[in-house]
Amino acid sequence: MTQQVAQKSKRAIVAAVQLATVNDLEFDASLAELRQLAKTLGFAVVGTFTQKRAGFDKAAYFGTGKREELRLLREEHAADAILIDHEISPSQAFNLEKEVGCEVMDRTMVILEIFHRHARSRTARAQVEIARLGYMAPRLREAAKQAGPKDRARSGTGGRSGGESHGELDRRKIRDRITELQQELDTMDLGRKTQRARRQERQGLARVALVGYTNAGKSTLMRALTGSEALVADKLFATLDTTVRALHPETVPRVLVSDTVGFIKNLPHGLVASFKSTLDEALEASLLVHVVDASDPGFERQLTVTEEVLDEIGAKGVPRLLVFNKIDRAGDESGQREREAALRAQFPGCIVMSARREADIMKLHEAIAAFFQRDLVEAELFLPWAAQKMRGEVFATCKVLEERADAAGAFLRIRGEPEAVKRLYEQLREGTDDA
Ligand SMILES: Nc1nc2c(ncn2[C@@H]2O[C@H](COP(=O)(O)OP(=O)(O)OP(=O)(O)O)[C@@H](O)[C@H]2O)c(=O)[nH]1
Ligand SMILES: [Mg+2]
Repeated sequence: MTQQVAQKSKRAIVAAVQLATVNDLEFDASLAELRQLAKTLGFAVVGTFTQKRAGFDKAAYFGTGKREELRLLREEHAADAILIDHEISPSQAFNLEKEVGCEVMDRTMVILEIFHRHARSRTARAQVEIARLGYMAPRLREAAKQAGPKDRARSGTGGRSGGESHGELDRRKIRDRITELQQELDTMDLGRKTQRARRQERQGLARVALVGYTNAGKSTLMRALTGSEALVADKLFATLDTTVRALHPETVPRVLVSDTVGFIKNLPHGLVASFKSTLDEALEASLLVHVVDASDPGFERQLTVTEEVLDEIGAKGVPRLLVFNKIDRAGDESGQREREAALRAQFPGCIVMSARREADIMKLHEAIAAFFQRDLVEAELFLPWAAQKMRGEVFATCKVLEERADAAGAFLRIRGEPEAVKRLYEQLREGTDDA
């Protein structure tokens, strides 16, 4: 799908320093991702600017000559913003803005901005705002320091503060606002008690969470697996809140699927913390379906990033099913076959698929169902005619493999979770005791 660019969309140049430790493939993939992030924010990307450097100094991200080159490039393209593919320090950003004469946003700022625009629920909005304010505070400090006593105003990255005292005022406002938001979140947390009760209802239920890098196809698979209307978009971070739906067609046991927020390289730290609650859903799952975009040349990096963040939020021990999606986009037919074979060899037990193919969706559906059925037990149940009212429950909680009837009642051969089968036996015993 082509991204719609509004008529007076802002023009941006993406720019980065390539350190000696970063190879070309990685570097290019990261820049391509920044371009995608820029588009998601509505920028038209008009240029790319790079420099190989051993490192950056405290004050300047690019070397001296390069900064002048960048200034000229910006003029040539009439760019409104320079987007830097690193998190840079407030003073680096400030100095660069002064030299190139336009707004400078770093990767963190770009991601925070996208999260800010896409957050829907009150919780998500409050959490994103806390992260943004945390990011802004040192930058305002820098702006105030740079402006000095002369009270020079600064344009650009959120810094509108004037002199020292003004800056202090802003900083106090930020602290107060963060406290306020935190209190708001705490109150909402009380509201979550009801949610928790609902969760308890779900406890013991089979839960699977779709996790993975942004744009890998999680929401598409969510829709296909559950017949729901999850938001699917060729944008980064289309999904910011967790949704939960039952696997469809329904299975025994019933499996609940949740869609989650996407991961990204250098996820701003404030966001890792604040989105932990969103990802908590993922931690409650007994199975994580890790979706990877197989058509992306940098998929291994995406895979590593996701695994790292999952470890970071404490999901290390949760079983994984690795799913390589979008195989239909991995070249021509023979290219796709080659990629598939290579993936299978490298990641035994993985699923290689396309969300566009019905048969592949069924394959994934089966694999998920099979995971939850591996602990199921088979049992024989005799339901006397007097206990027929239990039939509904038997069918709801177990899979009935066979049914025979005689004069006294019905024999059912069933398969279900040990707990469910035990419960049925108990009810049956109680029923007979009553009689
Ligand atoms: N060709 C192809 N495109 C796919 C496939 N799966 C998903 N897509 C497309 O990829 C884009 C992203 O899909 P989403 O399902 O929104 O991705 P996501 O992982 O939920 O992304 P975030 O919510 O941003 O983390 C959409 O344009 C989908 O139509 C696939 O198997 N093949
Ligand atoms: Mg999504």
